[in-house]
Amino acid sequence: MSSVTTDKQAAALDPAIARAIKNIADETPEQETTDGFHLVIDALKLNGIDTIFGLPGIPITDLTRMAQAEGMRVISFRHEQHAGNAAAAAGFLTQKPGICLTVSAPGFLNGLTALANATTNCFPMILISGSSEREIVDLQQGDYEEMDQLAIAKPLCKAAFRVLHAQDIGVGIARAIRAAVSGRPGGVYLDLPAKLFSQTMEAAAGKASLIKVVDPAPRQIPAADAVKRALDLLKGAKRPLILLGKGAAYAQADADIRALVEKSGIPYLPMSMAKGLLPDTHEQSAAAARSYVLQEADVVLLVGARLNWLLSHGKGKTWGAEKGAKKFIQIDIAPTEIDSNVAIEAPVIGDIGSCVAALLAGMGSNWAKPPADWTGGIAERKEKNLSKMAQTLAARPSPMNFHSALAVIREQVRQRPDAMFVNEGANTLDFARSIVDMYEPRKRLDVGTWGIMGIGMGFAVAAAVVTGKPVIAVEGDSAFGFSGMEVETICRYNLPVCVIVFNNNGVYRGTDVNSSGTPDVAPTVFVKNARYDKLMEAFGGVGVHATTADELQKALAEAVASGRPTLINAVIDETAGTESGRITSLNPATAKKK
Ligand code: ADP
Ligand code: TPW
Repeated sequence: MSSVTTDKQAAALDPAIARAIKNIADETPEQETTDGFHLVIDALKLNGIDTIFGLPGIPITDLTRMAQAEGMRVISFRHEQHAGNAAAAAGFLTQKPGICLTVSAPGFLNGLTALANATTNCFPMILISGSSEREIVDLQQGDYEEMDQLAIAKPLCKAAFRVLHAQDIGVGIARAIRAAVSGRPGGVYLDLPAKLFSQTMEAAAGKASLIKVVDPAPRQIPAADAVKRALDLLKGAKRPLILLGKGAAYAQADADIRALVEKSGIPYLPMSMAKGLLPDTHEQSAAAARSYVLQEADVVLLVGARLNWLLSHGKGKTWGAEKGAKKFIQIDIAPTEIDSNVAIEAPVIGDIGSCVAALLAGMGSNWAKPPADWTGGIAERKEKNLSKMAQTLAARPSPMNFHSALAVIREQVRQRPDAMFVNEGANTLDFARSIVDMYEPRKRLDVGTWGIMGIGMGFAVAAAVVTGKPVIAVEGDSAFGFSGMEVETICRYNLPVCVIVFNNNGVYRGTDVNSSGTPDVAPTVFVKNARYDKLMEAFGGVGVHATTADELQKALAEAVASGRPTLINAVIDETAGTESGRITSLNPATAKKK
């Protein structure tokens, strides 16, 4: 772009003025200018960010076009929440903040749930929203899509910034990146008012104003005394246990984590998104004896896992409280996480890579493996539970139940361990988590810390875009509905995603009846025998209606082999499963009765 008046424009003016302008122009060297749009794009690219997930509209439509023209991948969604979820998943998979771009007020709010969820999950993402005139917003004069977005975002994310001047775009993006990925990762909001995009500045000065962030997530080396305290505790343990969380998966310290588990000989449990850090078939996996090890362990080493509701807050019957208190070692980058639920005997604060390396180094070469009665006892229970599970999985009931459908999916994942696996629902989630083994790190994406429905298609799109691998998304029919329209996005970008909808006609089961006598159906049931496969066909993808395990197996294998967008409507017995899956006890009425 040039700021110098062209000859043509000059000729349209009074001839004398035009001559004067021309003389000045002839003497002035051509000055390149840039603008807010390009500075945003250049700042992202400078920091190795090559993809934007978003939804265009005023004032960011041109930003999406220009980003595409400048070589960025722009993935446009049908609803901002799914673009936001895609950005969050991309952040988790790559350790670079995923970018979600939205319009002001409603678009921003639609993206906000994903931003809050990313923060809760400790996934790095940046929600960039265009916003309307500050002067009008601040006087509440009723601008188009007016909202004080910065104020609203603040309590729901790790950090929030606004850039008012083009020359500050470099700083704004740099701060957003650092805030998203350093320390405990999370969501960041970046507010870009419409007027910013058209501001111009001299190109060289613009370029000089951009910042390439050096060492965005600096290592944090744990203190030597903290490492020693942890090792002393672990050494004295009779029934030690390692618990791997999604922080451990995020950290990409896969080799050292595996070495820690194997060198120590300590049985381990993976939280759902840590599955595959070591293959679920690993002999030290205690997943098939989960209740036993949680109750019986005397020292537990938490690696990037919080003692939140997913781990019964580290207390109570789940943890065998009646057998005496356990001792915890906790590796985490966030010091304030420590003691949040129970006392932590040995906190090890630092990044997981550095902490695990320090523990490994401190273990020396003659580390004594845990007592055989502990590991033997676990092996015995595991064997019993696994053979019981094998029997259940071998059954071929008609209609399919969760187990028979998941047996097929389990086998497909075994054959393609590199495939990405997305999972949401209630029973669909709980059963898949324990039945479908994962073999490689960061292959499983699910409802995470909140247990939120609606991540499915956003995560699936990100998984396909980021990895280029086949994606298998196993979805409860209710769960799928939250993001179902994004099958059009999957078809539009021709992504290798196979969605399997476990169709049991409702939220949880499809069997509830309205006993009030009014004509409405019960709140948890859907239209019976719906054909979700037709939704995929509507956009040119492959739709399959599968009523048997064989049909499901064939369709899934074909989808994974072909990479064509596919939706399999897997008909599941509507009486199978339980209300709320495995967390029925959290329903207030059930909890009261207990
Ligand atoms: P899960 O749900 O799998 O148990 P959580 O999300 O509860 O896992 O816990 C993840 C933990 O990992 C968080 O407390 C977070 O601070 C921590 N974490 C994330 N990344 C790192 C890292 N690179 N190094 C250390 N801790 C990390
Ligand atoms: C954003 C509450 C938890 S699980 C679920 C809902 C609505 C769906 C369960 O039915 P589905 O699964 O998917 O058919 P299945 O396998 O049992 O048949 N809104 C949000 N998040 C949550 N968690 C809910 C509602 C919920």
